[in-house]
Amino acid sequence: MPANLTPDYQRAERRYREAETPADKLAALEEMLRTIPKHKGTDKLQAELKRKISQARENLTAQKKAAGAGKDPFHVPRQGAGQVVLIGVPNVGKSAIVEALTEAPVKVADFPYTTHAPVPGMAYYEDAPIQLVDMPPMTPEHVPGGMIGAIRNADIVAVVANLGADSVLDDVDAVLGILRERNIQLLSEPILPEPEPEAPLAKRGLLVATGCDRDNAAGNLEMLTELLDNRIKTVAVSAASGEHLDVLLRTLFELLHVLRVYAKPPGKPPDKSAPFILPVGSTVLDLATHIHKELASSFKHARLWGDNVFPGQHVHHDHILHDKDIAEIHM
Ligand SMILES: Nc1nc2c(ncn2[C@@H]2O[C@H](COP(=O)(O)OP(=O)(O)O)[C@@H](O)[C@H]2O)c(=O)[nH]1
Ligand SMILES: [Mg+2]
Repeated sequence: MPANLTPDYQRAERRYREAETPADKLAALEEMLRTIPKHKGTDKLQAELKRKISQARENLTAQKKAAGAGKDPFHVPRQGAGQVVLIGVPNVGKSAIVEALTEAPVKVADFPYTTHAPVPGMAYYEDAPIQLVDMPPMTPEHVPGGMIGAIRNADIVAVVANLGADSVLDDVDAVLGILRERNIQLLSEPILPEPEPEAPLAKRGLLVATGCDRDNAAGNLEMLTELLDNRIKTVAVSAASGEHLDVLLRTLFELLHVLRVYAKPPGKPPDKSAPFILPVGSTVLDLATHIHKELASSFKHARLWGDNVFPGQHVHHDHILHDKDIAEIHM
């Protein structure tokens, strides 16, 4: 270390060593650069300080960004095969569905507005994990801030309606109206057409008509189906009796448009504990890439077992996978 460093510089350096936050570190480094004697003998040290300062600035920005992201309670990181948000007016049975199908700590109550922030939970269609997100209620008078962003981010929007309520038609109309005003249109087709620049955002969605165990449910369901005119797929369920919840899960899985593949190490049985989830249309090479970059780069061929191949059939990298295929990749 150059001998002619001033006491001011040494103080700043001590401050740097003791700094605990990125902001303090940055301030101390800037102080060091200010107080360092500027001559040839400190050129290297000056360059080093400048490099550290720019690194410290980056750290500070990253920290601020992370803190900002953490503040949005409506941001739910996607998990599993896809994310499904359950929306609707108050008291229709959104939380009851999430409670029936997941381990999430949701609140189900006979009075409205018990859910204030999204609560995610994992449901399973067979062995495929599907993330359900219980949402606070929305009404034409009040759409919680952040909710529209969460809807845009989700893979599937499930509009929940209570078949036992006299207001069920108006309730569904209100929710679809709120979405339309925000330029969001629900479609139940798994493959969406390429959107026009001005066209509304097409979101995969379905109507979950719950409370099918309640009085008047059958008549209300008929009216609802007529109102929707087959534009949005409707599944009638009951969270209370559990009726048709299996149909709901299967429908969600189909709408997600994904497939399950099991990997089999050569000479060993397939790992059935957790499937790899890939978009429909994925190839054997997509699977290899998904498992490990190296597996993809040294891919030779694969053997497949499943409904669409001979047992152990040799396939090339561009072979399209099907749901529940077992793949053995050779490199
Ligand atoms: N009979 C019946 N009651 C239900 C059903 N789903 C929810 N409930 C009841 O309806 C009320 C509101 O349910 P909740 O899930 O809290 O509604 P949310 O405000 O939409 O989340 C609760 O008292 C539930 O027990 C159902 O399928 N059948
Ligand atoms: Mg609720």
